[in-house]
Amino acid sequence: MALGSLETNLINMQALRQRIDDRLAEHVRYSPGCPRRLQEAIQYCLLAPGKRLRPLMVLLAHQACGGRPSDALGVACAVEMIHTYSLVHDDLPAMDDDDLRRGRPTCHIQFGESTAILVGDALLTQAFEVLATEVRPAGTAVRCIQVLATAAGACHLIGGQAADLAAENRQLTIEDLESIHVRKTAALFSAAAYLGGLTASADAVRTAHLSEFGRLFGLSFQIIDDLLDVHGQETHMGKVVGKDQGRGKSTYPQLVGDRNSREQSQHLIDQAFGHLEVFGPAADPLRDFVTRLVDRKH
Ligand code: GRG
Repeated sequence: MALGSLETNLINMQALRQRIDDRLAEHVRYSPGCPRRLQEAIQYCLLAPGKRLRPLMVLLAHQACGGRPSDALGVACAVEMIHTYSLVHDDLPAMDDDDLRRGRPTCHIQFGESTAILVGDALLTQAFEVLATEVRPAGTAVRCIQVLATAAGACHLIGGQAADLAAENRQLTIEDLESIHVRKTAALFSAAAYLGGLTASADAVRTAHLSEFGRLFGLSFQIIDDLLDVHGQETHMGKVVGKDQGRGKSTYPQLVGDRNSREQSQHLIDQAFGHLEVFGPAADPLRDFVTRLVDRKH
C-alpha cells in the first residue's frame, strides 16, 4: 500500500471514529425518565476514550462491501454498547475487580456497584433497541438482532467469561485457552465484521469471509492483549497491567512463551487477510486498520 493511501486511510479512520463518538453521545442523552446519576454513569462509561475497534470494524467491513458508513452507524453503536457493558460488568468486584479502565476509575469505583450493574444492563438493552429502531429493512434488523444476541450470549461472550472465571488458578491447555478466547473476544469481532457486510447487502459468501476474518483477527488481538498485560505500561493501556498472572490466569505467553505467541498472532493475521482477498482494494482500509493494531502499544 502506498504511503499516500495509508495517510488517507488514517484520516478516514479518524473521521469514522469521530462519527461513532458523536452518534454514541446522541444515544445517551435520555428523556427525564432516566435518573440523572444513571445517565451520568452511562455517559462516563460509553463515552470514555476507548479505541472503538469493534464499531470501526463494522464500518470498515461495510465499506469493503461498497456500503456508506451512515447506513451502518446504528449497528456500530450497538456493538460498542455491548462491548462497553461487558467491560463494566467484567470490572465489578464479583468478576475481575478492577479499579482502572480506559484511563479512569472503573464505573463501580466512581458510581458504586449497584449503579455499575445497572449501567451494564442499560447498555445491553439499548443495543437491541438501536438495532430494532435504526436498521432497515425490518428483515435485516431481525437478522442483526439475532447475530448480535448470539455473539453476546451464553455460548459466546457470556460463556467465555464464565469459563474464564472458572479457569482461575487452574492450569489450562492451549485448546482450553483458545476456546475461551474464541468466545470472550473473537465472537464479538466476528459479529462486528459480519454485520458490516450484512448491512451493505453483501452475499452469503462475502459475509462468511468477513465473519471468519473477524474471528481470526479477534484471536490474534487477544494474544497481543495477553502480551501487553505482561510487557505493556499502565499509562499506555489505561488499565492495570500484570493482573493475569496475579489472578492465576493462564495466558498465551505463559503457556507457549512470548516468541511463539507473537508468531501465532502473526499467523492468525495472515490467515485473516486471506479472507479479505475476495474484496480487492475496497478492503484496504480494513487491512490498514488491522496492520496498525498488530503493532499497537495499548
Ligand atoms: C461480563 C459478559 C461479560 C463479559 C466480559 C470483555 C470481557 C468479557 C472481559 C474484559 C477483559 C478482557 C481481557 C477481555 C478480552 C477482550 C478485550 C481485550 C477487551 C478490551 O478491548 P479493547 O482493548 O478495549 O478494545 P477499549 O477500552 O479500547 O474498548
